[in-house]
Amino acid sequence: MQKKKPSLLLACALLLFGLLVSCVPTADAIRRNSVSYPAYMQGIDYGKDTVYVIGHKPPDSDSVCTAIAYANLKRKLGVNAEARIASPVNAETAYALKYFGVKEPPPLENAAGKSVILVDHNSFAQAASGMDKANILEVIDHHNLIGDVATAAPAYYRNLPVGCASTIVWLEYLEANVPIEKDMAGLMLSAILSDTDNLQSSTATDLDRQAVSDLVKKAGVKDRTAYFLAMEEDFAAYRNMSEKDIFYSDYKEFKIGGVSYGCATVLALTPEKRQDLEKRLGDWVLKNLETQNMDMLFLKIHDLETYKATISCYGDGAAECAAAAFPRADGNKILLDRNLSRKKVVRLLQPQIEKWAAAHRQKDAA
Ligand SMILES: [Mn+2]
Repeated sequence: MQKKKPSLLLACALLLFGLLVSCVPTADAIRRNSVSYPAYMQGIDYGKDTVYVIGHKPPDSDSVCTAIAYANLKRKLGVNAEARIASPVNAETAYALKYFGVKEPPPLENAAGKSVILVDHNSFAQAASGMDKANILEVIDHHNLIGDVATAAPAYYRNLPVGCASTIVWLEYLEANVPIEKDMAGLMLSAILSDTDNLQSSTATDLDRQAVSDLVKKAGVKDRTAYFLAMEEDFAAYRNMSEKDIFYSDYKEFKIGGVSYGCATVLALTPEKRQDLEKRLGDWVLKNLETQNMDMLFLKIHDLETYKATISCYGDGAAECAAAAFPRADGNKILLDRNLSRKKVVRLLQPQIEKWAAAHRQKDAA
């Protein structure tokens, strides 16, 4: 009798292991178990006019590539959708588009009165002009909910806490059972690698990793890291760009407690190049702070070699708020041993800025 126990234990362990493995979502499992994604669309009147799929301004690779891939999925499902951009694409996106042979979408000059689907953002501050007067049908996003986007009719609003909006669109291709062609796979892959720094970022989730492992095959990318670095090398060269252009190349604006602030993120390939950019861009910001119409400006620069970062703070109270939000401050600079996403940086800064604003309102009133 006693001899049987280990084998019974082994059988139980194997059963448990099998159950656990079957719980890990795979592309097949998603297809098998999913509610049919196109079913959600029945509740939306897409109309006969073109539906414009568009990301934030200025656009990053996620905003552009996700808009293209999602417009493509929508067309396959019978919606007259087209991708648009809010302003010209950056060098990284241009590299991805060229590599996979996809044309840059035309700009959407004014969204007022148009039917649109927003990807990669959910606030008017980051949207193309006229968006507050647009007919917003859907939002596909992976950011915190800022909440000023209003719609006239019930909308398909899908926000997942994943590393990239393309991961959601990848999921929807699977749910809708629409095959992912090479070029669309390449664009979604580029978007995820860009948003998650080749899956290094703390924002990358298992779903992003699964999307990447599926998309590299479909895109025919043999060496993922080599592709990522080639894409970033073009981007981080910042060719023919002024300090102002570089500062605003990946920049977002926020507002809390009456304080408007902007956060720029800049990428360098090596720590030396990071320090060089800190000096160049820092000098530019100091000289031009007054004319940028923001109460506070934050500049985060990280390098891909060490994955360290610094956040430089400009404007009244900026360094004070940042010092309260992060453990290591040095003058107007925050030192990060490991780069954080802008999302995390803003999440940590926001309550400190709110506190600072409340204290200053009290002072002004006194
Ligand atoms: Mn994104």
